[in-house]
Amino acid sequence: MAALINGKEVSAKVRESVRLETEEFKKRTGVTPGLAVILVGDDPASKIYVGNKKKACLEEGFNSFEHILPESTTETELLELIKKLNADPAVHGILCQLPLPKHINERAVIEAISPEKDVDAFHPQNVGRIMTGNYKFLPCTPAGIMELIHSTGISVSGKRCTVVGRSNIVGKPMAMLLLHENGTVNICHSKTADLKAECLRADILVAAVGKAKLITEDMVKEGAVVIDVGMNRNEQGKLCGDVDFENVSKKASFITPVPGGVGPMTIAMLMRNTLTAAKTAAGEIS
Ligand code: L34
Repeated sequence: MAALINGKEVSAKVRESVRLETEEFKKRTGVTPGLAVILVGDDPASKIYVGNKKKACLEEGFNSFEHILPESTTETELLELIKKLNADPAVHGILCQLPLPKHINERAVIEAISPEKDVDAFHPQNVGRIMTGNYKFLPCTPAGIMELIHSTGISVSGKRCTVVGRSNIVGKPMAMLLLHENGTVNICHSKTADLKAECLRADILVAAVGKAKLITEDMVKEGAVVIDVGMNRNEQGKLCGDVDFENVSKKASFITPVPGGVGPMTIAMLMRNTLTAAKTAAGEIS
């Protein structure tokens, strides 16, 4: 039976260290870290995530600037707002919650955010820095997953790591972070010929597709570490991941639950990145 990787517990530790560092930083500099979060439209899941981010900001002692815009917002209007936030010295981090409505070009929005305030690390300049290993921010979800893996005491070095999903937000950067820690990394996707065989080889398996119960027991190696990034709703509207938790947990050595696994870590790492952005703006980090 697998041990549970408790994302709530691990994230609480990260959040507490950010809170204490923030207290010191404010005393030293008189600056309060500020995070601007933009939400366009009224996707119910996005509303929950953005609400959790605001709550986290307040608990850390940050300023939270929320911009809730209607679905009808034009790309030009959104880019104007980002321009204003880029120029606002009270704002150290800017995050535009994805997905955006179809009429807005996601890439244009991501590229409009100043790389220094890009606490998601989605801007091509920050993505490039991650590729070369010379980065200030790591994308929140993959960085949070690395913390969860570290919490197991298992070293990534030399392990076979399979990442299922190749999104710019999770799959691709996740593979890079595992590679940085000397994992032997394999990225799978919808065109992978034999997903089961690829997964069965994995010592560390990360599922980030968005398909409930995609990963079943027969696809998991005995003793593997299983990380579930999925955020799906089942027929009853209940939150569930990409992994068949009940059966896979009989085989894995460690497994993350949904909720209470990766989600809270995404938020904790966002808090850490925002503090880093504020410290950088204050000249404490070059
Ligand atoms: N720009 N867009 C941008 N940055 C991000 O880092 C995100 N992401 C993803 C979606 N769009 C984004 C998030 O914030 C996913 N995500 C996210 C954040 C928090 C939670 C889940 C996903 C979260 O709080 N999850 C809780 C359960 C929440 C619920 O009840 O629905 C959990 O325990 O997993």
